[in-house]
Amino acid sequence: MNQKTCVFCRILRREVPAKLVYENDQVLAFEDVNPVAPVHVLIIPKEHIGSINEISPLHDGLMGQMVTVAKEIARKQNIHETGFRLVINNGVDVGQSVFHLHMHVMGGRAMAWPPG
Ligand code: DGP
Repeated sequence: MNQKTCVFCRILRREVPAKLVYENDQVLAFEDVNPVAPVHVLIIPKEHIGSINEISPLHDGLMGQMVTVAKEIARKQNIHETGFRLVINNGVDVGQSVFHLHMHVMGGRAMAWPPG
């Protein structure tokens, strides 16, 4: 997967439409096209990073910011008190289907644990 064909890079370039939720100089957040919860937002870095396997300590600030942005999105969507789940799938075994790092922010309904 290169940046030309990566669907999330295409969303970043506004070549593929998405319902944008938040943007700053490092990250973009938008609604998941196949929501599995009443609130289901994806937060992606603007840098094309394939997965958690590719991050280094240089990305510590970015990863922290993704969590901070997730918290703010949860607050704005009013799921911060009822509960929300942050998920980063890493690899095919756990269901990663888009190889541009992304954090799922999901909430608005009860969820089981452990995940399937
Ligand atoms: P994962 O399985 O963790 O790789 O999650 C990928 C998510 O990305 C999946 O929930 C569906 C979402 N997705 C895939 N393509 C698009 C798209 O073109 N637009 C939007 N908004 N979401 C997408």
